[in-house]
Amino acid sequence: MRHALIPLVLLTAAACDVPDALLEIPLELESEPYSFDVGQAIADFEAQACTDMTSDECKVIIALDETDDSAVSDPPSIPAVFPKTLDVEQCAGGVGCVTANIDLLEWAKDSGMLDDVKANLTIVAPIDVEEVATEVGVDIDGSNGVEIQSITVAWLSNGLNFATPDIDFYTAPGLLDPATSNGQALISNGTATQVGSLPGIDAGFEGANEVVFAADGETLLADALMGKQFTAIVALPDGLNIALPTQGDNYLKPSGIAEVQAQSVVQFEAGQL
Ligand SMILES: [Ca+2]
Repeated sequence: MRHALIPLVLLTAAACDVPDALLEIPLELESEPYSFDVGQAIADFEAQACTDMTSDECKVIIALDETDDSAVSDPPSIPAVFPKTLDVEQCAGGVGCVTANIDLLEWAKDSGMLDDVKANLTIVAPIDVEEVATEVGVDIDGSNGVEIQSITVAWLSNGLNFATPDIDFYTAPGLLDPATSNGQALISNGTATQVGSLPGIDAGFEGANEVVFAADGETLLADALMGKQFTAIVALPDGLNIALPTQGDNYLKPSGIAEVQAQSVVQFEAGQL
């Protein structure tokens, strides 16, 4: 069998002038680095719960604080290692107190402690494609399209003592201010669109966590890139949270600081500015 190479000629509709040749121009995009401080998020939760030392939440924290050394810190603080269940006195409506055996995983969910960890793990990361394109001289407005070569969240450092479940990856139009934007609200009110998810990682994982695209995710991200300015939002899925890490028969208090950065390598088919 004989093979013939057939040159493919793309004809443009423009007749008034000869368009410059389009080049494949790679761009390396990255967000600012963002830090999580889960220990601080839980310290804030403990301080908030114990603004009223007699609240049910603070009573559990105090009872937990006694489990390591029979002493209660000021303010009360959950020890680094604590049992899975605990007897705690609970008083309902002033009609007397009973001692109840508390399942501490359920308590961590119901008290809002894990929700505070989840909020801490949400990032809002504006990415200015136009700024990078201008530096490199890429004419996005005259571009034929963009090919996404990689999109990752890089864990630059990771001192977290827990694994994460899969984390959702969204984009929202424009450059949103991380300091004033609530990522979870942008997701629930539909401003952000899911393009994929990051596979769950083990405690201490460092390196590139590659986005796995949803069905139309690659197209949606390409649209966001062609829009020249967008914001990546990374958050645990609705209704899903981290699991408390364990050590033997005990739980570990979630803790640690991590630093992440959204990174992407893309290739525009475009002319030079
Ligand atoms: Ca203690």
